[in-house]
Amino acid sequence: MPVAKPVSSDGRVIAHIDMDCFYVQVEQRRQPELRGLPTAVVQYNSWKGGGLIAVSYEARKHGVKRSMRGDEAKEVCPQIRLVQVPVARGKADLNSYREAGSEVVSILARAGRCERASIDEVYLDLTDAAETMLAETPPESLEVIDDEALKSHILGLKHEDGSDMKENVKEWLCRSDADHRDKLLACGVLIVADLRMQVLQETQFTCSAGISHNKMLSKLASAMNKPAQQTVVPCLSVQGLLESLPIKKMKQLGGKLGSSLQSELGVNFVGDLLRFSEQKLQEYYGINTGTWLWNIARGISGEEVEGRLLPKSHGSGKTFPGPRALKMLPSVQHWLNELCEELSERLHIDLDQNRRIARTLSLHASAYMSSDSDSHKKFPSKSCPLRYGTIKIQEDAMNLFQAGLREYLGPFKVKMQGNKKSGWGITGLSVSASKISDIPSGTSSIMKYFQGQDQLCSPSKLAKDKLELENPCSFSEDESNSTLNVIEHMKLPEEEATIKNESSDLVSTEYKTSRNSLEVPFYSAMPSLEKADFSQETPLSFSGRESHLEPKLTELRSKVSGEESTFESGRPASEQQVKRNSLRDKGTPSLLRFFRRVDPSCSLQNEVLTQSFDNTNICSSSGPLLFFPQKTAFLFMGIA
Ligand code: DCP
Repeated sequence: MPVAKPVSSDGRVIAHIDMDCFYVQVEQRRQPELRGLPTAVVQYNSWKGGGLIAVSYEARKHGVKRSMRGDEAKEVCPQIRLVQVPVARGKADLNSYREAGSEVVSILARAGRCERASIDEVYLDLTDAAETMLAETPPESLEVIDDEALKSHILGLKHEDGSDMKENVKEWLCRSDADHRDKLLACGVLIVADLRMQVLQETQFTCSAGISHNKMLSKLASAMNKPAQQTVVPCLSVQGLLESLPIKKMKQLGGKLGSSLQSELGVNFVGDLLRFSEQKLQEYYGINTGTWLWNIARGISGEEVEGRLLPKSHGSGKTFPGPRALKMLPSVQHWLNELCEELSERLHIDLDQNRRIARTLSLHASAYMSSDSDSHKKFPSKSCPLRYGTIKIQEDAMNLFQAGLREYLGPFKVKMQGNKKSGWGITGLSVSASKISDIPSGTSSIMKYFQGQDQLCSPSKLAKDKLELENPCSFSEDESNSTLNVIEHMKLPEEEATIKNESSDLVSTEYKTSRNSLEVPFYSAMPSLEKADFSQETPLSFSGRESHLEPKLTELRSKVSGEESTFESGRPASEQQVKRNSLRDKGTPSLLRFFRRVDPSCSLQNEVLTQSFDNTNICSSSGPLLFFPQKTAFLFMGIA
């Protein structure tokens, strides 16, 4: 349930910037010949031409909609150009979109506190910049006002017949009798217009913006005039905006709460809430939500712009519509492995580039039971402490899945068993890593973190308690909950047709999902972090499941000993060399830098380099930091 936040000041200037048909723009930049043409980006699966996930404004004019499939889009607009989303690991690869989003963020962040809300949305707190402008170069002091600012839509501003709209806007921007808050907004208009032009020049992308005194109103406004335009909500226009705003259009009211307001209180527009006292709303919906509703009816929202350029979480997901539903555990395992591998890569890059660690691993799925008449039952989301290392993440995700499946099947006693068709189907799977924070500075705290993590979820402990794939039903309730610390999750709010970053505690909404998850795939909406290839494997003399660690350890050893490695391997030396070089090119040095940053005294020599690189040895030793076999090895597992 939404909760009211204290209002810090209504003199803030908050902008919400939303890229226009974002994936299409990214593709059009990649293929400039598509510019100006009706274009759509489609999912990679080719069933009925693939599901549309982004539609250019030219195509929208022909009636093409995101809910269509490629074939349908071609019927309504035969000249449409369909571009397939890039593919990796049998699923959409969104890295280029994340990276493009990051380019935009880095430009916008120059102006003020910046919160990346999704792959293509940003909130900016421009209060300081606006105050400075108002003090130094207020709009009325400017000889020329930029045309882009003059094209702004100012809610509530009347344009008399025959009057010049830009002149009206200019007059509004330069009013000397305006109250302080509107003067600040006028400065915000100029700042945002300028920022949008910078984004266009530097990235070739257009965006739209909403400017007001809080996040809620700015988000509403940015969608009002698209593409490539900006809309301002002066204080006096708030009431007019909300009185005709359908209740379900308001963020967090699209689902059950909004339906309840309609059916219980006859509230159809946000403005209808004004009929109720705060006390009345609290009686119906509790103190916090009641106050929140009372506030939003008046356009009051205290939510701060968070100041976050990096994602709150990482995620990887995929849907399996219709006949593609997964019906056996091995196929679930296969796809979870793929998703976890991607997640793990992104975690490693985040660790390497930003020195951030995630603490919670979550699994979400959508499912059906063929025998279940109660089709509303939801597959429960599950989470557990996150252990770094692709294999560990894969194991834990599978365990979470099985815990969720057992609960989902519950009294229906449908078989979970491995290879046989089982009466259940999985139509969507996603894994996410959340509770991300900076690694505390100072080596000891990092070590404490990883040591703590190791104890909490040591591989051996997990193995002992692990849900066995071969015999999943033999696992008792207690066991499944104890070791994995499996906890119930808030469900992704079903009311959000498009869930962006801010809407869920759980994964901080890495995914935008469609109401109809069969048609539109999960996708992660996280910012770009340069993709590195951590998947190189060299089957050398490692034993056990962490053999993929060896190339990096081998290279580290060679680096420290100053030789190019005489390590024995089943591969020809030249191949090893190529592999090593490629590893070096793709990230290991920066990982080394990471360790050095962590503690300049750490030298990777002697013990850690001379022991046999068996994973059991790696984990078993607990020497001083100089060698820090245990901790280093743990981190190596994390980065392997
Ligand atoms: N996206 C997706 N699946 C969805 C919704 C969106 O893959 N169900 C992707 C493609 C979009 C991008 O996210 O380009 C941003 O989504 P938006 O909802 O912001 O929509 P667009 O940017 O495409 O268009 P608009 O100009 O209407 O904001």
